[in-house]
Amino acid sequence: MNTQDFIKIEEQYGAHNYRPLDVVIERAKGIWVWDVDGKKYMDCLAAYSAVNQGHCHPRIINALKEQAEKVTLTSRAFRNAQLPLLCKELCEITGYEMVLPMNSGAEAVETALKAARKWGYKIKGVPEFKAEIIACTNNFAGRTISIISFSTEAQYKDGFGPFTEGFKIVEFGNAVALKNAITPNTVGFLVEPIQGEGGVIIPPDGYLRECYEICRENNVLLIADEIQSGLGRSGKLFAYEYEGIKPDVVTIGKALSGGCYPVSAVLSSREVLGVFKPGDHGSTFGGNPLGAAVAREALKVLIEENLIENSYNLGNYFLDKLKSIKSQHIKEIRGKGLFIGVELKPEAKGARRFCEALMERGILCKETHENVIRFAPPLVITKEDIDWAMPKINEVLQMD
Ligand code: IF1
Repeated sequence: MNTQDFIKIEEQYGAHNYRPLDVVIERAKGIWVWDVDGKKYMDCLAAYSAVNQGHCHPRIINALKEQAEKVTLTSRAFRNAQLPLLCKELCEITGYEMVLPMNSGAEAVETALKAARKWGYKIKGVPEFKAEIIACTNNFAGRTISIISFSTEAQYKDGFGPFTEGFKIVEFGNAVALKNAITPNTVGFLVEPIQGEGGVIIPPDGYLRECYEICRENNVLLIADEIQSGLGRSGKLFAYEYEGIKPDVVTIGKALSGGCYPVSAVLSSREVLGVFKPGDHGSTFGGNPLGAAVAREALKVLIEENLIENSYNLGNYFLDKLKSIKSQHIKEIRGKGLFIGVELKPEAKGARRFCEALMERGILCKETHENVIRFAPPLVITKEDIDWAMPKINEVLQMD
């Protein structure tokens, strides 16, 4: 079967909740993927930063295979030999005291929201059912009904009401707006240090630090959603590090498993995660030994192969090369590490057609928020790889 055959089958039997590029990927390695017709592409999306370590990293695949031969799932009704080690290693790497393991990023965010509310009631003393959580314009934190309840993207909410109460929205990048929105019932402020889906939006220098101070002064938990910006994507282990702060709660996912298995987690203090008592919260697969073994190896690869440093250095290299392109279409080029967005002017008539043209030239990107082309390749990319891509990117940006 060829590309069109696969597309036809998927169109008939699969729900149409995405509009993917018409490339049917059959295998992948490092930054490269091959479609069913044998055509090779550079992956500049890395599965939305879930494949920071590169596709099918041999060490992570081996960890998956070895553990799969031992035990894959015990449920949390019993203990297993991988989870304690993942929790310990995550705390040692990140400097947090405790971990609550989940599977998807949305589940980690939901867990963080539940922790903030329960901390508000049990520790801060907020009256029951009065907890307020503040989120930002253009946030993206997942697709569950509570999470889309605070989305500012109409499409993500359309047809899915009624919505969960207890959320307020403030302008991303505006610390005064946060200060003015806080009440004695505010228990948490959820923020992505860099907004991915929002279009690789980097807040003004000092914004996160101001928010950190405001949260401290008002006994509000600063919750950093690093599910996309974290684990090396921004050129640091966590994007919040650029501001010299340490959030009260951090959510991670995606690259926590190197794209080999759904693994997410909430990192925080004993005070915050200590509010969960046995039976309060959980999930069938959360903390399973297969995901834990994979995540342990994915973290080791990230650190031992210096991928965070590579993201910083190659991100600067890529950004400089992109900024040297002269194109009538470019409004702004921004990024931190290998988390880069090329924003096009409205007259360019949307980023999708540029992504399609890049695909024709062997580069896979994803448009975000209509006018932004996101360049977020696996962190194993080299200067030679970027040099290979640049003439093609330049050519596409010369289109009428
Ligand atoms: C889709 C977006 C990216 C995330 C942040 C939590 C989650 C995500 C910062 C939830 C997930 C994914 C979801 C996927 C596409 C992709 C995405 F375009 F939707 F917004 F990356 F930008 N926090 N982002 O980015 O994690 O439950 O998906 O594991 O839903 O279309 P998840």
